[in-house]
Amino acid sequence: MKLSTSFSVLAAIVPFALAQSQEWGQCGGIGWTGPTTCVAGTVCTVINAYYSQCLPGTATTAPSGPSSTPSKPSSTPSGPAPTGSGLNSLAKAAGKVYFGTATDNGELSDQPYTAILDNINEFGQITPANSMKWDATEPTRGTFTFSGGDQIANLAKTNGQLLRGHNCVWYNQLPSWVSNGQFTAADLTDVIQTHCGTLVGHYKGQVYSWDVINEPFNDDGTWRSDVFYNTLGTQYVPIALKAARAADPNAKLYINDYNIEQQGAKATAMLNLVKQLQADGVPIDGVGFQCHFIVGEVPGTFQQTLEQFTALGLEVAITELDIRMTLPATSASLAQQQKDYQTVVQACMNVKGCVGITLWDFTDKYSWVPSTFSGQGEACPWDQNLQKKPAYSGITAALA
Ligand code: 9MR
Repeated sequence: MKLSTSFSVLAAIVPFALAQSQEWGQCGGIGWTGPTTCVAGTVCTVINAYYSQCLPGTATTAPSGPSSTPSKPSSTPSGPAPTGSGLNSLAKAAGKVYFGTATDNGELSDQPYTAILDNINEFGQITPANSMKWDATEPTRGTFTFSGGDQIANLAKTNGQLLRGHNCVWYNQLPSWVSNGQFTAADLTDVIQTHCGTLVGHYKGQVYSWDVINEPFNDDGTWRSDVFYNTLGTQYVPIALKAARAADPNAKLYINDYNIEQQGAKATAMLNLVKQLQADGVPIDGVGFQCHFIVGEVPGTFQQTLEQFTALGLEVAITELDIRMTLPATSASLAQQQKDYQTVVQACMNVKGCVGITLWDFTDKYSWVPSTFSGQGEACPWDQNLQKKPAYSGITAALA
């Protein structure tokens, strides 16, 4: 009798315990059929209509950031929930928020390409590679052009994919009215607030996370010399982050950079920047690790670095993954690339706060690499002919 009582009590408790999502896990949203409550110490927070997440904190003391102010997004993206064995389906089944890819407007008329891009089983998130950048969105002061960005945002909505916004403030792809503006500090503050506020505000409710600041550091960890730093010092960072937060309180705000994946001066500089922002009460939710790697040279300290950032209460993401090689590819270099993709994805898998992985386009057909690094290429998991390479199996091995 006692035994059966204990058993029925246990039986009543266990399903409840199993029905709770873990920290950073999904707990609601369109198409979600899993648990809708969160483990103790976390709170189920609406990120957008089709994604709610268990974030650290309690119902009354939520962490800083969009998580503390859930609200209904202004748009309600919809689409099929992934059910297959593609990259996004595997990533979600493993508790990640998404597996995604960058894309670009010129590629969207390529139907064999879009057949893969639009497949929610492969990609649950997309990033515009160029069309939300400053030169595309505010080519002259105060005149905003969102047609390219809107095309990608609408595609995400149609496909039921999350959208990463890229980016608000970056030294590159700036119109000359910004880079040569000869601004006073007050004037440039206004320029940044207007740009970030208008850009982020235009996509309010549609973006999971924004790269508000892109590539602020040199490789030695010093601040990059550009119009922003040279005019405002480090203050341009909080100015942009605060403007972005005000424009879309539910978007996660990221700083994104490369060569911060390994231990070293640049990762330390990023860590110190985040700590300072947190100490100053500036909104910051995540750090993006671009992960533009070279075959055979994936840094061995990547997971450790990710953990240093999640230890600060941030989420992290792999935002621009590709792994290039010297051409022509050989079976040996493709096999090493397979291992390298597996290693990188496994590092994210091993870190709870690593929410997702984005390829910097999925096919060699549209990779940025060959035009930038002469003699190098084959950096993506799909080849020029949109066929999967061994690298694809490296990714699935880590996600499975
Ligand atoms: O993929 C982008 C490529 O089409 C552009 O020509 C290039 C110009 O700077 O930017 C590429 O994307 C970059 C991203 O915005 C930031 N991190 C590095 C990426 C590769 O250069």
